[in-house]
Amino acid sequence: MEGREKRALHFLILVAYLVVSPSPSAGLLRLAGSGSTRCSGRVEIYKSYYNYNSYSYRYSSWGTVCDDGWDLKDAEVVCRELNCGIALEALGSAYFGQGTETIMLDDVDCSGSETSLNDCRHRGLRTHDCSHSEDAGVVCSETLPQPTISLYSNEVTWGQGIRITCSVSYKFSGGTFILQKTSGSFSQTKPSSTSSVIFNLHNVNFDHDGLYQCQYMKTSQRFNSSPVRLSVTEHNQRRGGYGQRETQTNKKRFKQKPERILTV
Ligand SMILES: [Ca+2]
Ligand SMILES: [Ca+2]
Repeated sequence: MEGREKRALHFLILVAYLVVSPSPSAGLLRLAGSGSTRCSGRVEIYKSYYNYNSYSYRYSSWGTVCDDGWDLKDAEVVCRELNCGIALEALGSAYFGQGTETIMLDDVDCSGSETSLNDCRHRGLRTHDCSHSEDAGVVCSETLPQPTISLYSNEVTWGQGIRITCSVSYKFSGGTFILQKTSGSFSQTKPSSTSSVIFNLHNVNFDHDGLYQCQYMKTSQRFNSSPVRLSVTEHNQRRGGYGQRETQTNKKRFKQKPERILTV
C-alpha cells in the first residue's frame, strides 16, 4: 500500500471511530445501580463542569442526585425524560446502591411539568451537603411488570373451592389487587402490603367458569395480567381446588341439580 493510501485509510479509520464511539454529551440521564432497569434505578446525569483547582479545568462525568427534597414531582420529570411513563416512586437513601462519582445535584425542585431534569431548580451543579448514602432513585411505571395470576388448578368441580393468587414484583408492593372475570361483573378487590394476595372462591358454580385476570392498581394506574381459564366441571373427579371434606356433601347436592347462582 502506497504512503498516500495508508494515510487515507488511517483517516477513514479515525472518522469511523469518532462516529461510532460512545461519547455522552452534557445533559444525558440514566438509571443505574443494583437491581436497576432501563426505567428504575439510581438517577445519574452526565455533566460537564469546570474545576478551577485543577490544571485540567474542564471535566465531564456521570454523577448522582441527592435525595434532599427528592419527591414524586422530581421523579416525574426523570421518568418523562426517559420515556418511561409516570413516576411510581421517588426513592432516597441509596435504594439502588451508592454511586461513586460526583454528586451533581442537591435540593432538586421540579414543578413536575419540566421536560428535562436540567430545567429543574437545584442548589447549583456539584453544590451539596450530601453523601452517596443519600443517592436518589426512581421507579417509573414502564418498569411495572404485569401482575401474574396463578390458579391452584385450572379445573374445579362444581361446589368446591378454588384458590387464585395474584402477585407482582416485590418492588411494587403496597398496591391493590383486583381479581375479575374478563366478561361479566365478577370482581373482588384486596389491598396488599406485600407483593401478592390470595383470593378464595368458595362453593364454585357454573357462573364461575370463564377467563380470569388480575389487575394491579398503583398510584391510580391499573395494570392487567394475561387472562387464564377456570373450568368448572360437573364430574366429581377432584383434580384440584380444595374442600376435600365437602366432597361427599357436594356429590349429594349435585345429584339434586345445582342452581346457577353466583354466590361470591
Ligand atoms: Ca441538601
Ligand atoms: Ca423536589
